[in-house]
Amino acid sequence: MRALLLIDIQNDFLPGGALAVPEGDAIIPLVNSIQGNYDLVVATQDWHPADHKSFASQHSGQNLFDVIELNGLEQVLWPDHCVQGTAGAEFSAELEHHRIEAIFRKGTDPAIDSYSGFYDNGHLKSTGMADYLRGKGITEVHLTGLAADYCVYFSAKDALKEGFKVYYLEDAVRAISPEGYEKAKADLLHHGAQIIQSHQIQ
Ligand code: VGL
Ligand code: ZN
Repeated sequence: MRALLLIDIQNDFLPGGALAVPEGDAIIPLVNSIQGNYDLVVATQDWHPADHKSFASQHSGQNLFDVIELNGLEQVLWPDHCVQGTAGAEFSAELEHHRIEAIFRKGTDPAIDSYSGFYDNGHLKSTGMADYLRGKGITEVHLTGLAADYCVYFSAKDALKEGFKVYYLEDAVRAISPEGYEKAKADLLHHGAQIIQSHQIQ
């Protein structure tokens, strides 16, 4: 059984959003067109409190995209984004959502960021997604969404660690930075993920 994961396809990561991923909107028609090929469709949602420590606004004297140390972990300081209950945190209105069986929210603890849909960045707490997928008989996960070099990448890494067969759908992701994207793909390939195009899915 295989699942399609829709990672953070939220307004703040789309053009015009607070942390817009270049061409992020280009993936949506593709993501919609492939959902019917899967046994299960699951989404993740970045869902931060307004005082989240990943926001540059919470650190006086720091600039956007500075990298600091936060409780022993490297932390990029992002613009305020995906604040719980705001329009920016909503899924894109263009995204087909009637097939989504479960939504895993992440980044809710103000003290720690959570790029992966499975665990926070310190691997301290699980969202329950791995057990949920296993409970549904899923052995293979296909990843789509935003951003290819952050939340899709870290979700794919954790999916590999959890023992799933992992497919990263190259045409159904977009990255924040081209360098980060190349590094992410090389690392995933090295750890056993497959990188494919969505038309290769039957
Ligand atoms: C993401 C940065 C901060 C993502 C989320 O969804 O890739 N990136 N929060
Ligand atoms: Zn975030």
